[in-house]
Amino acid sequence: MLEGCVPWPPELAEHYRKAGYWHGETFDELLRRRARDRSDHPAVVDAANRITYADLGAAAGRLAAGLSGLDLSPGDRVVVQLPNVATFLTVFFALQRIGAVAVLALPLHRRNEIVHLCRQSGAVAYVIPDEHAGFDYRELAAQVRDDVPGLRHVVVDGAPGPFIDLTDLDAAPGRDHGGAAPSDVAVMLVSGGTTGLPKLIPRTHDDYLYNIRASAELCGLGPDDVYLAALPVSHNFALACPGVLGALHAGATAVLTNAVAPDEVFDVIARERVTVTALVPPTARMWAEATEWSGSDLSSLRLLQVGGARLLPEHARLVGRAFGPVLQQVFGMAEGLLNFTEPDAPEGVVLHTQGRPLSPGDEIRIVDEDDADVSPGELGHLLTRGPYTLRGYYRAPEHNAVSFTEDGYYRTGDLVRMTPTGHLVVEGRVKEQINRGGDKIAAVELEEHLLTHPAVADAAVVAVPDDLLGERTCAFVIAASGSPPIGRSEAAVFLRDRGVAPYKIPDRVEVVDAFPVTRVGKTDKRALAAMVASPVAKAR
Ligand code: J2J
Repeated sequence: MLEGCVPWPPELAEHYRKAGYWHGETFDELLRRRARDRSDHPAVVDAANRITYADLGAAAGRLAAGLSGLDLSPGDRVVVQLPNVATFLTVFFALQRIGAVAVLALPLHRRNEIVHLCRQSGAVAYVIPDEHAGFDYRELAAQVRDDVPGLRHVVVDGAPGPFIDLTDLDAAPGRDHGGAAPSDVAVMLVSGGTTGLPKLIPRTHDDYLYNIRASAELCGLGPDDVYLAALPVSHNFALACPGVLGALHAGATAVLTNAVAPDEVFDVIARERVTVTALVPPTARMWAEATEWSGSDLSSLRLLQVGGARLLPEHARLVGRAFGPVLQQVFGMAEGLLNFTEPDAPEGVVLHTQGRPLSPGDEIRIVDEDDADVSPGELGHLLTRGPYTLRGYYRAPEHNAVSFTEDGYYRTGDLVRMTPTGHLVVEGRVKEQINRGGDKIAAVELEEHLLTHPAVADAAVVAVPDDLLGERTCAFVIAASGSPPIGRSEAAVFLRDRGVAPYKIPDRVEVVDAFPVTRVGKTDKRALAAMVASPVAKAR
């Protein structure tokens, strides 16, 4: 495994192989296999393209050859920041052919996140669109390149500006790229984060392909399915649970869209006869409401996955009334562990739980503050390890020491209880993170940014309940002496100028004289949240 990663202990790795979780295949081998046995079947569809498996395999091979011409080698990290376009998959599989590692940034990441991801991963190249959703990624890339001298190449899908045109990297495949071993890292995902800056999650071919295969099997994905990625494909959920990669694994069709308005997405579902898709709770609710006025034929949809944040039972019911019995709750994490309600689960399970661990190899512990197991059915901290859950973040030994137990369990930071049927109910979390409708914001990261403002003496960021998004972000600040208090719009401009992703900008800024403290003298974030939660609750 790449230096800087924490491997599974050898005896456990051996067990995962023997038990049949790890098949010893790489992503490149998977695509080559599918390009042969599903050659003429549509693999990827986006707003402008319809690509067969044979063509996807050939395009990935040519791009791999072009990228090798840039001196990209096995193990090199490449930050990929592409929206939901077919090129995402061509780039992904080209990197897999070389044996390079795709570091997947979200389309909404900005300078602050991208510089960090490039530095932390030691990236040699960065792949972007020219423009997307009104944002010019070439301007971002120019800033990133100034800050990250190790970044040798910027490759652009579209008008390249001063950078390399992706279409110019179309070369004749010929030389052997070296490739990867199944135990090598294939992908790095970005963690939601609980501390200063997001952490990188290394996923190997073995573990990620198992994640994908097991998810696809549980969802009954077959060659006739059509999977729609309406969430960003750079996020674990729409990528691999089962996601677009699960669709390709099953020999099915992956449809990628950037549309957000329900009527636009509904048109895609009707046109492509989409059978499976994944959403976060606010979007699921919006779609359910939109079915009341939309005339689109959505009858092809047989599985609607909802996850990323807690889905309230009343919203689960709303989804059921709008789409029929197609709902599946998913409680997942880019770090690994996935929980699904089974497609044939009783209604009570689908409405009230966030699902059951995917694999018999998933080890779950629900523990108290002292890491002692709680009684069955009691609420506690969720710890987990297993054949597709990381053993450590990339190049983060200090963080790993607190995020994992000595015997390798990942501390999810989630508070859960288990029902007698083995399903988990997510009741809350202990990690200092705001879950804004599925977008994760680390409180500490935002506080550190705010503290750099000259008018801010101290900052504390908390989640406040929100009817639509579940939670929104509220930043409490104490003004520096002699400075006028900072308002929300000023904070927003300041953070944007620092290159912070737009979804991390606080929804609310409250100026206070002092923070309430707990008995041990720490800022009492619960008391702060209560200060703003009550007027919001009253207003509803
Ligand atoms: C409550 N909280 C949830 C749920 C995730 C599938 C689905 C989601 C993610 C994801 C993912 C939740 N109810 N149903 O990667 O493959 C919160 C938990 C969890 C954190 C992980 C997937 N589903 N969560 O959301 O890495 O707090 O992955 O630990 O972005 O989201 O966030 P992330």
